Formats: sequence, C-alpha cells, structure tokens
Amino acid sequence: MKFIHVGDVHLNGNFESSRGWNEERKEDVYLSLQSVVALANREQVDYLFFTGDIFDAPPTMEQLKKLDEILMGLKQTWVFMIAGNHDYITENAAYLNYEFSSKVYMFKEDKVKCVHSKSTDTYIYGYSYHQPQITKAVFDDIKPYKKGGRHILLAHGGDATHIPMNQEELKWSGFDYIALGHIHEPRVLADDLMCYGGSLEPLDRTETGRHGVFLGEFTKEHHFVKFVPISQRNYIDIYVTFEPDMNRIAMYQQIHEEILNYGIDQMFTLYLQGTKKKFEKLDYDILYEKYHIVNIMEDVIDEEYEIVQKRENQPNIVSLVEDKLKDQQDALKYALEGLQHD
Ligand SMILES: [Mn+2]
Repeated sequence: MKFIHVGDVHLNGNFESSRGWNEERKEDVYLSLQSVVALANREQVDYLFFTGDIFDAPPTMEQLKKLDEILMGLKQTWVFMIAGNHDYITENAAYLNYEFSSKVYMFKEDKVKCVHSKSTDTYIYGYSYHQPQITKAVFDDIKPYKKGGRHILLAHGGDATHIPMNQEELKWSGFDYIALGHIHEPRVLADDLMCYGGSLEPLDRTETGRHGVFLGEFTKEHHFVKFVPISQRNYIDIYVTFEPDMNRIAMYQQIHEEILNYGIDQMFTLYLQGTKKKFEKLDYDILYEKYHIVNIMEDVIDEEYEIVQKRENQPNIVSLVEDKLKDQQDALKYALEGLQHD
C-alpha cells in the first residue's frame, strides 16, 4: 500500500502581498498541487491524504470545483480529506454540499469517523473542524478499533486551542501512521509513523527550508515514509561578504552568483556583510526588481573615511595647479602632463 500525505495547502490564501507577488504565489500553490497529482500517478499511490487547511478559508463551491478538476487528474488514487481550523465546516458549507467527481472522501462529521478501504484492507480515521478553535483533546485515548489491517489517522492541530494532543501517547496508540496537519514546517515526530506534512508551498518568509509531501509505502516486508520536496519556491537566507577592494559592479556580481547557486526563482533574504568603500553604494531597488528578494539586511562596514576622501580630492589638484600656473603656459602644460601620467 502506498500513500501521499499532504499537509497544509492553504489554497487561495494571500501570500507575499506586500511584495506584490500574491497572484503569482497563489498560482504556485496550484502548480504544487498539480505536482502532487503527477507524483501520485508516477508512484501509483493508493491514497492521497489531506490533513486539513486545504483552503485558507472555508471554500466556495467554485473553489471546490477547481480542486475537484485537479484531482480528476489522479489515475488510480483515492483522496481522503479533513477540514482544519482555517477551512472548518460551517453550517451549509460548500464542503457539505459539493459532490466531487474525482474519487474524494471528505470526513464531514463533527466526530472521529473510520472508513475501511477494502482493496488494501486499510482503515482511515478522520475528523474535521466545525469551528476555528477546539480546546477539547479529541484524539485522547483514540485507538484502532480492531486488530488486523492497517490503520491510519488523519488529524489537524496539536496546540492548546487547536485540539491539544499528547504526542507520546499518540505515538504508542497502535496506528500504523498518523498524518498530522497544522504546523507549517514538515516535521517527523516518529520515523515512518507520525509526521506533520508542513505547508505544501512556504506561505510566509518565516517558513524557510524544504516543503513538499510525505510518501509512504507499507508492505509485509517494510514500512517506510520519506519526504519528497515539491514546492515551486523556497525561502532562503543568503550571506554575501564584500571585500574592501570590490567596486559596485563586483558587489552586484557577488550577489548574483550567490543567488544563482540556489536558483533564480527562489525567494531570498539577503544578508550583506564585510567591508566596502564608502562611496560604493548599492541600489537596493535594482536588486528587488531583479530577484525575488523579500528583505535585505545590511551589516557592512565602510572603509576608513580618510582614504576615501583623498581619492575624492584628486581631481582638485588639477584645478589647483591650473590656478597657480595660469600665467606660465609652458609650465602649466608640463605640470598637467605630469599629473595625467600619475
Ligand atoms: Mn491549521
């Protein structure tokens, strides 16, 4: 039996609107979802688990239709999904009324429910939010309800106001896999057994690191779950160190090379450090324009002011000499030639 565990997708959320990238990032989330479908087909997985916050807010019928159309691309995979604290099920919610054309099972009830999938003898347990906050420990004392078969729990939350969970107890509860949602960093709490899927696409600049899905394969012989990167872009911190002998062009070049190392489409926080000449100033607007930069942090020391001043004064020597020798044309000629050769 093979499955893919997808964490918080947050479709239609507004990300990086301050940089004006929200439409682009919204599209990236949909592209990543397409990549998940492609991975499911390539790996021929039996199940796709969505562990809540599939949408950034309770979805409309049109938004569910768009999701449905993407999931129609699945060749053999069944989808199981729960709603989280962002896309919780309201009264008359589209989640309750929409009929999926793709092979989707949505956990709609306000209690833990179990569904049996005969083809692989797998029992899937799920629970959907019906309000944005839940302080009740819904999964305390939960256990697979029978022996035999495989048992998989889909759960969203884990903090005080979003279903508190005792991770240690959950780990030993007897499930074969516990697919968690809510925390946006992909996190393995127990190898091959319990993971937070993380956000499919990083949703704000604090979500650095890799983003993707967990791919699981459970057979009689082995049991493994591994992380597969999917996201279109990641947030990356890069450090660029300037040397005092670099001119502005060399500094831009250094930044460009660092960015190319990670890929030009990534989203960067640029940390500039080292020493530069005081008069070599970078135009940050050029950098923001050219790359996906979210922030520039500068901690660069300007080289000794004195040295800089000497150079800046150099052209004035010519005018000084011109002034002194203005009545002695021959002397002025030789003096200027001398200065030019310098
Ligand atoms: Mn959540």
